[in-house]
Amino acid sequence: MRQTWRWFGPKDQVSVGDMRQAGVDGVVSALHHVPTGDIWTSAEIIQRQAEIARAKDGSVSGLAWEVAESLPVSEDIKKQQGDWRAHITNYKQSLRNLAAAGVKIVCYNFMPVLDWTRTDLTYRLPGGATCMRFDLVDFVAFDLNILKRAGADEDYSEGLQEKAARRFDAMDDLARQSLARNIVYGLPGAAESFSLEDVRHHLAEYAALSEEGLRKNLIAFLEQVAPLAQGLGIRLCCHPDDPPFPLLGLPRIMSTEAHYHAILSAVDLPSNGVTLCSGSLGARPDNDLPGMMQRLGDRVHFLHLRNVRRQSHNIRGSFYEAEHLGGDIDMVALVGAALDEEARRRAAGRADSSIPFRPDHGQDILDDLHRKAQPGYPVIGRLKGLAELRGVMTALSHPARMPL
Ligand code: DNO
Repeated sequence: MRQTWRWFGPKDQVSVGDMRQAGVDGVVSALHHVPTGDIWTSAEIIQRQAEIARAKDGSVSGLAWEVAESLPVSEDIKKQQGDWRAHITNYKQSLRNLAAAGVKIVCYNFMPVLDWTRTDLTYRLPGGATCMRFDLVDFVAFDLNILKRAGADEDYSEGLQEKAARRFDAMDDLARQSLARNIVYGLPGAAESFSLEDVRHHLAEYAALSEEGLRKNLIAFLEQVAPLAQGLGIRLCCHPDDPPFPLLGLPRIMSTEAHYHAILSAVDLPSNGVTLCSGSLGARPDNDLPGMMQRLGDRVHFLHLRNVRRQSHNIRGSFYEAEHLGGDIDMVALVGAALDEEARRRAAGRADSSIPFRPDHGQDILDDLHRKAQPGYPVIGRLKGLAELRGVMTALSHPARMPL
């Protein structure tokens, strides 16, 4: 398994030298400054490659940009409105430019309006670490009382609405503002950051789009880009919805194994693949991550390894981001399934037999607590996660290992 690290570019608190010290094999990055829908030009791509290739002291880093995460898909493409055709043309050009530069794994998502969503970015755990959390009651309080979305009450049971009303009443103004900020102002990697007005506007635009309609639009997008990617040797990989259930009445179509099967079979090319994000998918109790790795493994081009502790038995419920080997996902079994997939690929002579993964997110620990990195991306917490995952990989691939 290829060890990679997400790097937000020169503005990242983590330097290229730090990544080298972390001992990773490669880098995951994106041109976050390019507006969604525009072309990633060759010049910009080459510049990012150059930034990764050398440490601050000018020495060769030995690292390369291996995964683009994300090449964002515009809201127009998701809705098939406005400039969507031009955006697809631009997307294709970006793929050609990435391929020409040798960046051959491209992650994207198809979540309408909001990328990943949390209600609390600094949830304190008993030991003193902090992590990110999604609290359903807080989220409902936001939806009903802050966003005041029309028809929101139809989405929640009376019991949940009452809890949310009590929660909202107990919050002071500061708490209400920070809840809204956490939800809508955009987390790292999200293409846009929104005001409440923007969110209302976007929601209205999606009002007529059903789950089926959104799926049709994803398939139409893939019918355009996946054959091109196939020819270019690019592996596209769709990141799941995070959290993996509908929010704010918006359709979500990449939340379960069945969702993935539908999309993979609709455009049945190896270039149409999966980013298996264990933390996103694992927030639902009915997603069996090691099983999904076995069954979708053939098309898994990128892995995000992260764990969650679910705080409810419902499909739609609260959770927090646990330590990489803690939480409700059987990480050892998942890594085992990924190693088995790699062995199958090696036996079949596939060139992509080493699957890139990154330690996804991390809890804030030690000095992280003062460094105020991008939410979810503290350096020490991620290093700890990487070290633990490395231990699992090393142990499971050791020749002396007894069969599990
Ligand atoms: C969060 C990330 C997401 C992810 C995009 C991929 O940490 O996993 O922002 O990068 O959804 O398109």
